[in-house]
Amino acid sequence: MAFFVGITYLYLMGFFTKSSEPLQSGIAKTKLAWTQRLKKTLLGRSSIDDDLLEELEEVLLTSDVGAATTEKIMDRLTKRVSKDKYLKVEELDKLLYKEMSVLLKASDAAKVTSVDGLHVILVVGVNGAGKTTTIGKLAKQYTNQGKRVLLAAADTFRAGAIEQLRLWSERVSVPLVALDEGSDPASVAYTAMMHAQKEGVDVLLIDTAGRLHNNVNLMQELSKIKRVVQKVIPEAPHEVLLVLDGGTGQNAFAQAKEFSQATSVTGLVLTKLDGTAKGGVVIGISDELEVPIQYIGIGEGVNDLIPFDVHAFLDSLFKNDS
Ligand SMILES: Nc1nc2c(ncn2[C@@H]2O[C@H](COP(=O)(O)OP(=O)(O)OP(=O)(O)O)[C@@H](O)[C@H]2O)c(=O)[nH]1
Ligand SMILES: [Mg+2]
Repeated sequence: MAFFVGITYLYLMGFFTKSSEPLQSGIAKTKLAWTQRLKKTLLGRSSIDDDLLEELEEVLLTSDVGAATTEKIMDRLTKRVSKDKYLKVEELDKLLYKEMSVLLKASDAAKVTSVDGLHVILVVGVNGAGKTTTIGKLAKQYTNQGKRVLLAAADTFRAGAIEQLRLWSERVSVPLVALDEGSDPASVAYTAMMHAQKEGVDVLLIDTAGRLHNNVNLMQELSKIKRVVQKVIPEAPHEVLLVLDGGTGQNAFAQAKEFSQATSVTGLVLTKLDGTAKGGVVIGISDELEVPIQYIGIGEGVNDLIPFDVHAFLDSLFKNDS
């Protein structure tokens, strides 16, 4: 318990986000596209007029911030600008930064960070989003914190899925509970729950399938896994992490909405930000879904997962490197 409180404290103090280097390089593509668009818009202009605001709106939309969030940001910005006629163009990015950070504060505050006893994390998302990889990375992080970690291979549908998780379990040296391919995923989850309790495990990470015969099946299967887990611990799963491929831009919004309707998602993981210029999706998703982004994935390596912090993200995006 004291350990979790300590970790939570360090987390809240921004300890884990102070070193912004991995974040900087992880979102380099997004930053480059964003800076170029913003520069182009501001070039040769001296005053903040309606034309400029319109172009700025376009920049937000093309940066995958999403329509609803863009509208909110533009509303706030327009109000601010109309209050002060003497604002300089050079101040625009500071204003934008400020309005964005005010908007995103609420979603950032809602994070789940600790629980007493066995902490169960169900990891969901469409195929290829990065669930299994994220589980491997999370297992490493929890192990580094001195936690006893167990993995459950509840993706029994895709050939090779169990083996992939087994490789991660070996790579990060944590045990794995798996049954045969094709067996009932809820049985895997139940077996893992019993094992975790017996062995005094701190964190159980449950991998799930990204694709079944159809989406209805997938959502029903996730509900069944949850019910079975709740038979053992009524409050579990303590977290349902939805993993989304950040590179899919607006599609990630659609997936997030579908999953949150079917199962109560507690947090998001946005992966593959290293390979995309669509990182603006992070801003829109955390605002629109009222579900906090817990982590972002910035590479395939075991250490390429960082706790998400809205301010660190915006700092990196707006920081002038020259
Ligand atoms: N560049 C990059 N690649 C990633 C990241 N996260 C995952 N990947 C890669 O994305 C691919 C799919 O990842 P998986 O973890 O297998 O995805 P999954 O959601 O488990 O997929 P299914 O098991 O098919 O449902 C793999 O090649 C990963 O290495 C990331 O943050 N950055
Ligand atoms: Mg997988």
